[in-house]
Amino acid sequence: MSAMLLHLASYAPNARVVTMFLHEKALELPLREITHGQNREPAFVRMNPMGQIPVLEFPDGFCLSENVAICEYLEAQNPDPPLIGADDRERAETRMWARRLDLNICEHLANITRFGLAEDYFRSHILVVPEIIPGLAAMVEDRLRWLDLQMGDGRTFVCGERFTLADILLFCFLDFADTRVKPVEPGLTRVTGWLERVRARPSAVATRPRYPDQAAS
Ligand SMILES: N[C@@H](CCC(=O)N[C@@H](CS)C(=O)NCC(=O)O)C(=O)O
Repeated sequence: MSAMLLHLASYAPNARVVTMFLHEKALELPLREITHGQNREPAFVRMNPMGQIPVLEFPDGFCLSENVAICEYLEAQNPDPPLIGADDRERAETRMWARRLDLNICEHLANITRFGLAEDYFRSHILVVPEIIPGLAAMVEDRLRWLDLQMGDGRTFVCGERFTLADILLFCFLDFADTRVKPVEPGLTRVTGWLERVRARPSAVATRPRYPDQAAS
């Protein structure tokens, strides 16, 4: 583990998924903070052709990106405590939820940020489509309402009583959106209750983002 290097910007939601996952497993990795835009330079793009963080670099130069893929690898190497699952059924359930949440909520929130809050930066790197922001925002609100109904069976976490990668994934994006973009509708009491529960976890506290535009305190 210790010979690997995790490239990240620690305030970024995708990177936080991995650092929170590591914290939950009581694992540590050497970290390399990437400065704004450095991830779009040729040296970084050689590691990840998407030009995005996080990237896990192995001692032989192999580079793994995509936060879920990195967490899958970490879990396979360090099964305890299980954050994806202890058996095939648990693992499949976690992946089912992680995919639902990623496709329906997290990626929409990421694109709202890319095409809105951070449009000036992203415009010079990728296609930005600001006109779809209202549609994406409406879809996130709709899916959050659906999630709130799903949690109406009194479950503590997304997969019931198990705290999993699905919670970490959703939390890192929803915490970002709730504090930086638009607060989650207060009427969605199961989702907001879940948000507060996860926010209180030591892994969430330890990885709380300090954004570059935030004054030091
Ligand atoms: N699907 C990727 C998304 C990675 C991503 O969008 N990372 C953002 C930080 S949250 C990033 O690198 N933004 C800067 C850029 O794209 O230039 C993952 O799962 O890791």
